[in-house]
Amino acid sequence: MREDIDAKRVETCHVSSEYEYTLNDSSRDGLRAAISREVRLEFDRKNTRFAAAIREAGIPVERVRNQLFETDEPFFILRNLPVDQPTEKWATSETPFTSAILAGLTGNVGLRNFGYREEKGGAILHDVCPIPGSENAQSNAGRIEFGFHVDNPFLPRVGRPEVLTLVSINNDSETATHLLTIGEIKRSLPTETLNVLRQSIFDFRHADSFNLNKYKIFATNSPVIKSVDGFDEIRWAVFTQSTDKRAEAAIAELKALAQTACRRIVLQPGELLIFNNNRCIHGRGEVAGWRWLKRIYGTRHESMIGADDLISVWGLLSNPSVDHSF
Ligand SMILES: O=C(O)CCC(=O)C(=O)O
Repeated sequence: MREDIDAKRVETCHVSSEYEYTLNDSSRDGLRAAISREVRLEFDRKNTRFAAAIREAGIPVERVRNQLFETDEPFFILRNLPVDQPTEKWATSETPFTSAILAGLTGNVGLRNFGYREEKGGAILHDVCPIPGSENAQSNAGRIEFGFHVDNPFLPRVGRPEVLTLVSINNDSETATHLLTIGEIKRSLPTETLNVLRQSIFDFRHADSFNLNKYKIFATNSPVIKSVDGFDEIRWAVFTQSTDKRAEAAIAELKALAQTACRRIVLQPGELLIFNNNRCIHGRGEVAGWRWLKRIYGTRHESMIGADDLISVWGLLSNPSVDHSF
């Protein structure tokens, strides 16, 4: 493993301006006013004026899109966004401003938003916060540290979210989101380890956020890293496993790298993180206190998404025309 990983990044996130943009107060207030006009009667996730308002506020949507799809460091942070104020501590409520920002930004990036029938009751806009009774779950409903993963690695690539977007409404717990890019992985791991990770000898279990009637679903015989359309992509689960000894060692190496080299991004209220779920692994620290993020999935691969904007896990897994190898 590379020795010279920048120690500063381990403590806090000092991302360079290449990866971030802060709205000035006047643009933030203008964006708030524009959204307010649109949601006065009701919030409609498909309202195209949200995307226009994001552009008019000066948010550099082309830069975000380029960073996500044309680089190996595919993430971007936006700061000083006009998000909702929680009406009550320890409780979620309606979030028209935050939701409009998620829908508007992802619309500009060219993504279709979607959900899964079997996750979060089919919601498209997700509340990411601790849920009583799930404290020890390896899911975003838990409080214990949530291990590194890509979202929904047990599903074939065409049915995984291509992009994840998270906005903070409250982060009293000062919990960090952990992010490790494919670029960092390729720079840091030895070639022999990367070669093992490219072999089809890994299994990935489903995440606990899915309700699969108590079945445990594993994708099997897949590589962790694969080149797709000229870019290396990564498939990784909290529960990544293999029966091959070299693969077990590679899993341990990647886990150790993630702990030491990830960016730890403490999203403050009004801050947004968007990243390519096929080219990053992510997780988060322990949640000790109140924390509430809003999340949305997006993809450019729409073939598995129904008219209701949902993917059926069972329909996807049983579909013979899908490439199930990665
Ligand atoms: O809560 C966070 O910061 C990350 C959430 C997460 O890992 C997920 O939504 O998959």
